[in-house]
Amino acid sequence: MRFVRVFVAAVMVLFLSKHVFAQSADSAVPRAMTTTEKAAMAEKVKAEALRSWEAYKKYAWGHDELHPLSKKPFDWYGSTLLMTPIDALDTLTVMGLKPQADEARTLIDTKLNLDQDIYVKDFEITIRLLGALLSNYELTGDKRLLELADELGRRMLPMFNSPTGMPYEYVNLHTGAVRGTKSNPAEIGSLLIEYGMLARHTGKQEYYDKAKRALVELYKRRSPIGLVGSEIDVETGKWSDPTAGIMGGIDSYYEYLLKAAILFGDQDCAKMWRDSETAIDKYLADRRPDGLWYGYADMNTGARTHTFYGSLDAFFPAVLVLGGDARQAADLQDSSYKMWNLAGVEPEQLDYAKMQITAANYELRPEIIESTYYLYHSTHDAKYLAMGQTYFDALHKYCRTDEAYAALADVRTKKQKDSMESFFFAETLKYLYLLFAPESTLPFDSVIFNTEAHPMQRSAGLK
Ligand code: DMJ
Repeated sequence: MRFVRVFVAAVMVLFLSKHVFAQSADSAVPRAMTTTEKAAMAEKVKAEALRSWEAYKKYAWGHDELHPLSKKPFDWYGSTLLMTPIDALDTLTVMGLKPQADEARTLIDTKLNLDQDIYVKDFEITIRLLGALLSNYELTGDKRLLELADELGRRMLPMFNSPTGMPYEYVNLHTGAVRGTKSNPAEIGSLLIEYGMLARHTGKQEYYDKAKRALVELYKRRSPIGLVGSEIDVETGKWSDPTAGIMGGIDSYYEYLLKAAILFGDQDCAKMWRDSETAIDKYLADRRPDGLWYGYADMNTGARTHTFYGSLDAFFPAVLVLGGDARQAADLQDSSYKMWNLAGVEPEQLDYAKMQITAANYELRPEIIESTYYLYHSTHDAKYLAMGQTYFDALHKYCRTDEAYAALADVRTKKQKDSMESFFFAETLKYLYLLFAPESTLPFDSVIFNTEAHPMQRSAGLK
């Protein structure tokens, strides 16, 4: 009898410990954070931003980026376009780091040289530099920032001079020469927020029209089942890679259809988004016993080609929230969170059917945090704050260096690599901060963030 009692007790202990363990490992603990705890978290994020900014200043001031392990400056094109100061400026402002924001703005106002004989990638320069110049103009009223944005826009415009109107991948800022006929939906279709805002602030409609035409020309080339592929020739308009998905290279094309519809009240964009959303849901969403994922498919047949999902795909819950589908967003976010917890930091790519990491690097990417911020805003569910705490703790534990932060070469070994991209300041730290900061810091419904997290004021604009 005694043996039976001991046996039953042992089974119960085992059951309970397994149950408790499963809860804490599989899901964020949904304990409400107090206002004081939230404020303390926001302060912690701000302190880390300040520390990394000081490291940038110490070792790379005036250059595009800091390489955080070698402590050397790095310029993307051999000469500087002030990538980090420009991308970081609105984050410094939002965090209330005024002296740092002022010195960054003075540097930009006086030192940014756009008249350089270099071929730049339209997409990156548009989302990081043009987006940031416009957003900071709105935040500060500094007219020099708008002048620079207009100059940059003018130098970039030749990129649209292809037979289809879809932009070449690179444009020379000095000569206006273009190169790179093979491009992808993200690079072609993620320009309208920035050029639309530039049109709004300068009154030059041409900016809006060219970026919109590129988006429409791309959409027109969708397959009969409504999907786009991964690579297209901007001169012939022919697809050279029919792989569809929401992954990097396609991602922000979808994001901009929805956001341009909201920001500019553009009904064409609204329709293109609705059509695309239907196709995405039908062919890319993958509802499995372990949860909701989004994989790759052939754009023509809709047949599943890969069960890949990764750190870039984790932007999609944010888009779903903005599109009004918070339920689906929450399900996908749970999967992203599983991906994060597999190795304690998310990998660049995962085969979700096997739960195997297929690309093990982590580039300090923001998307999973961005989606957490959107979901917290729309639900106020404490589990999203707990998720944010998990990301912060992991970043602090594995990516923090003696003076800044570094990407990881391998999330399994946590080996660091010598990279701290400017989006770490523009997006990762900003979204993490906004998740914990009071809503009044940057009222969510008053802005649309571009894909580099630069907030654009919502108000009646051009159509
Ligand atoms: C950023 O430059 C942007 O968020 C872009 O849309 C995707 N890649 C990086 C961040 O991961």
